[in-house]
Amino acid sequence: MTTKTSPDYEVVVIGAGVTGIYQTYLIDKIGLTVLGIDAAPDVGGTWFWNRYPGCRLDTESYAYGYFALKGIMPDWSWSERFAGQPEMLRYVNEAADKMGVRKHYQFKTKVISTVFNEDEELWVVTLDDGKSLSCRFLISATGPLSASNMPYFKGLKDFKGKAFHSSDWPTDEKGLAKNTDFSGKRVGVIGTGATGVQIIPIVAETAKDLFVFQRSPNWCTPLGNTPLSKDDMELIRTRFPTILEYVKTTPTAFPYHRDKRKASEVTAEERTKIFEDLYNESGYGIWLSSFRDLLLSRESNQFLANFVAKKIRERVKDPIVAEKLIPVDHPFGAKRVPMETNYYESYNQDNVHLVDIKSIPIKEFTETGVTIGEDHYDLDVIIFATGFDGVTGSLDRIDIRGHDGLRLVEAWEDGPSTYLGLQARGFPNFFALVGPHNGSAFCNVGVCGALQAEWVTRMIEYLKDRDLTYAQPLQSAEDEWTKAVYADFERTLMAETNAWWVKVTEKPDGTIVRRTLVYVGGGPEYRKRCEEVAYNDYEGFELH
Ligand code: N01
Repeated sequence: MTTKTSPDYEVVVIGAGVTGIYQTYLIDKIGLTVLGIDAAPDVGGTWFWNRYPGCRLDTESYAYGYFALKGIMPDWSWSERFAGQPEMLRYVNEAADKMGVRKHYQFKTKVISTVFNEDEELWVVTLDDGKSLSCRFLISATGPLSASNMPYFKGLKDFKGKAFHSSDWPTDEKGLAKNTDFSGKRVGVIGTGATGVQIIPIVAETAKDLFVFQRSPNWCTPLGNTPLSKDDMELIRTRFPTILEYVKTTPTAFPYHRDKRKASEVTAEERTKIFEDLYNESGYGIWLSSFRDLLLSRESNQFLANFVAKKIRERVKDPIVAEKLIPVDHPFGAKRVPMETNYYESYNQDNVHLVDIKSIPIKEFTETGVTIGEDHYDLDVIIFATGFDGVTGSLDRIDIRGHDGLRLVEAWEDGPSTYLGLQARGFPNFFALVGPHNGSAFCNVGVCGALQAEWVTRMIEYLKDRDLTYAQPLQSAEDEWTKAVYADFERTLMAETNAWWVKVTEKPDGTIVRRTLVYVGGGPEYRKRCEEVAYNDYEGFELH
């Protein structure tokens, strides 16, 4: 029987995004006290912050989100195959209404620190309003892409025009992206990842001049977005149960399984036909349903890379520009493939200029623009689509201290060490949803995050039913899991690429340590392992 002090809340959930609000809802449903905390004034997470024009899902709308929650969103209708940000935010808001979770949230609040109290076996959470509160279980749902990467540039503070990160786009009183008409303006975009690739064609439509400052090109393929009619939606609705069961069987919870063959097992003509069909289909099929050895065999990868490079050369009229847009530093799909709409065609417009900042980097910003080498570019607006400090970035920004004052940021200095990507030894009762080394960050988060929240809820219920106040991984279980995660990743072509899911650290002696932040074993394998652990009374965890 526990004699521990009762905490203020049984559970604190950090984050009011797609996964966080569902976690809060589930904890409330099992009858435990729960407080949700979010820096934003309302729910939405990534869909709240990222309001840049062109922002939209790259997952089929109907394969994302709460469709598994029978009774919560059965009457929701999507208007497009890949929903745009305003629709996504409406969707998360309606989900929050249906779940009735807002009353559990404290918004406009940041968590500054969380410290584990060893005697009472609870977490003391300190907020930016100066208040502290305690909870038995702490769950982070801070999102894999929520800590913006805003690089330091000399002179940027002197720039007299407008400059902002894509996740901090100026909005109007309705919360919609403002300044989307760039008529007469000279605009610079820095960054050509998925965000830049969505922004660039839209800005190109109106800007007087658009300068794309590119450090490295990405392999981009067509999104193929289409409206969904009422009839389409009715049909989709009848299929929701089947769609859900299907996406749960695929590695990434996107509605795609890989071709069971290796690329070398078919003729060159067949390969081209397969690639052509996938390129013309909408969505991630080309990345996620082409040959099974795409990310394991250099030869297989090169077949697809050559195909996509040819497409870029066909679509971009100026051959010099086309070559600059073809990646040479990473295999196809070793970074997340940006899904584009008229991206390559933008470079055929006279007002769009591609500037290579790899060979000649940015020297400095000035009051009127940016200097690159000897050239100065006059600009009115600068958009930083420079990405995020992926997966662990949002946790690193909270001072999380476990046993003996151990800081999480230090424990994970050379890369995360976890059990099931959910807990780390030394940080009892702390669960990271869609965090490092679990089957959710490299996944359709709308589905995988929800499944993970359900698993964590069951574990907390198990602990409560047995009056247990403490759960942390055994060192052996954590070591085994972490070793396997790193080894699986090393076997893929992704291991050689600095995507946002790779942590790169330079040691004092100059050694570079590169560690994956994601688990690449696939959702079904991940959940199988989690269910085995649960069935075996949370095997691998130290509980009391
Ligand atoms: O970020 P990124 P993102 N100087 O890291 C460049 C998801 N997402 O926001 O490659 C100059 O991919 C950097 O250059 P380099 C999706 O999972 C989804 O675009 O490092 N340039 C790169 O070009 C995606 O993968 C959707 O050489 C600098 C860019 O900035 C993830 O978010 C839409 C720089 C960053 O690209 C991240 O995408 C959007 C510097 N100092 C995003 N620092 C959907 O469709 C960075 N860069 C749902």
